[in-house]
Amino acid sequence: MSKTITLTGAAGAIGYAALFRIASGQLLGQNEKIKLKLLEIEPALQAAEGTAMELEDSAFPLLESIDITSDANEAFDGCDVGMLIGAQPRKQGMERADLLEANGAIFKPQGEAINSHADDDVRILVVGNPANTNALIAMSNAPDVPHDRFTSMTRLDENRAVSMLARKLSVSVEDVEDLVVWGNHSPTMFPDLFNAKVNGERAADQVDLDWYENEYMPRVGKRGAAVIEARGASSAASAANAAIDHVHDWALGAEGLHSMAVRSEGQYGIEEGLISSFPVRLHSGGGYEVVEGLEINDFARSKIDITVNELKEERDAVKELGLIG
Ligand code: NAX
Repeated sequence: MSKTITLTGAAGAIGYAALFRIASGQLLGQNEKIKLKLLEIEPALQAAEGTAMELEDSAFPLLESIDITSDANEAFDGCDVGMLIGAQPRKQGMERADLLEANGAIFKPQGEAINSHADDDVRILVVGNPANTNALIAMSNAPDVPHDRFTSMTRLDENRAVSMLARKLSVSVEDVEDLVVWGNHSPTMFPDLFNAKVNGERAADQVDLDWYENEYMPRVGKRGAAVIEARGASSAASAANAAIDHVHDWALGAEGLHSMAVRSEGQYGIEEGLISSFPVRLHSGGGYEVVEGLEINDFARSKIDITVNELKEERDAVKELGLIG
């Protein structure tokens, strides 16, 4: 038996950083053979072929086959894991509505293709931005696939938040637990130190609240922009790493709480139907649940409301464009 992994945007920077790790077994473990299906737009097919040549040249024992196509129906045929990385970036002068419309033209047909062709156990991770709303568009156009199979990525935000907190407190990243990011994958996201623990004690009690609100939160939220400024290119290897963490833990389980953007069922007063980042627990046999009953104080509530309001605006915009029902 093997698993079919569909990766979109295969010729892009994140695709290049992810594919070799996926093929080496870091995504689904060393016992799972892998069939790769790479989806790209026509002009990038040749570059995807080049990546496929390098994958072949790596002689990965787990890698059974590589198919490259620009046809979403073919790419999602039999798909067990879909990593939707390819998206339309914001170009200069582009309004938000134009950006959402351009991405709707990608994620609507991909949702339809997943609905018609993916395997019954399909799991989807959307990385391409605006990731939460792109996942909402894909999910809304795949009515036969259970809603909880559509997720988008906030694990990079979580990893950034964990690492920055560990540095601040001069502890190891392993000493930080249950640090979850709420809301949208955008600078409005809320990294929650009230429910996080450092060496078993509440993280918020170990930092200055002024530092938390005025330094830490903006630095976590704007880390992507800081990376672009430093490297002259956006986060690629760290994004690929987070995408692998997300899918790996969803398939195989993980300790503690993690961040995943999933469809809200109304938990924590977050409007039902939005794809928002929540605290999730990942089960060892696969699957996840949103963890309920965490403390949300007034400060956290006000920050969660800001990021969720942004999700509502994006949802309303794509509804107006007819991209979701
Ligand atoms: P690149 O521009 O390097 O690659 C994107 C690739 O997607 C290109 O090869 C392009 O041809 C392809 N593509 C475009 N439309 C497609 C379609 N309809 N079907 C298949 N492929 C298509 O970008 P990269 O650095 O790889 O980033 C990819 C996406 O990840 C961007 O939208 C980026 O904003 C987003 N990110 C999301 C993050 C998250 O945490 N959720 C963090 C990292 C990253 O910024």
